[in-house]
Amino acid sequence: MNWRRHTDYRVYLVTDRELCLGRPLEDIVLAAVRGGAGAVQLREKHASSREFLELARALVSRIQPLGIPLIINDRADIALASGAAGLHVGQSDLPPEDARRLMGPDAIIGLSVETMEELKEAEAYDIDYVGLSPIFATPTKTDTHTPWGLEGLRLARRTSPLKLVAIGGIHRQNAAAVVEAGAHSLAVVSEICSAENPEEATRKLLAAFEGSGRRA
Ligand code: TZP
Ligand code: MG
Repeated sequence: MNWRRHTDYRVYLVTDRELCLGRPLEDIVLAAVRGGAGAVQLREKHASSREFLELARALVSRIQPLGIPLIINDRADIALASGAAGLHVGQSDLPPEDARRLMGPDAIIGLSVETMEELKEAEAYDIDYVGLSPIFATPTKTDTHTPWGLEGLRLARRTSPLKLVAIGGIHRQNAAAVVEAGAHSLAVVSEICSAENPEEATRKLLAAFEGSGRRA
């Protein structure tokens, strides 16, 4: 599977077990995949390395055979040991060049960018997408920079050749506006993880791409 070429980023689930309302993470991930999520990022801020690896392995075995890549947040060691398709790094994590060197030429590498300078710098790297973080302020992650807003997203789309993954405060109500403003991808945590029906929530997000003048 050539993940770098074939991944559908339109709806990109980023996980948070604490927001799954007591339900097993695996159930939420599989529901999202049934609903049309094309990429999943495992983001674990409190797990031990061993627990993180076990979770990653379990998800790799469930979703990658279905053609959906698992992308590990921050930890190249967990990504490599689990056989995950990719790694997502932030500005204070492993530099993208090192992430690429460790993960190899075929892995998906994503990078979070919070400013126009970081977005410009990202053009120099061999990465698959940038995560514009955050689009809107969100209770899910509060240690964030000034939100890009729809205006910032429009500017990013006009000036950058990179694939733009929008993250932060995206819900079914604003999803179409985020796509119209130029996002290639809607990345969400709570809209899917905390949804009463995660499969339906995913479908609703995917619908934001229908009828949009933009194509992801
Ligand atoms: N990075 C920037 S905002 C964010 C992350 C991981 C959290 C997004 O969560 P939600 O619930 O989709 O607003
Ligand atoms: Mg990070």
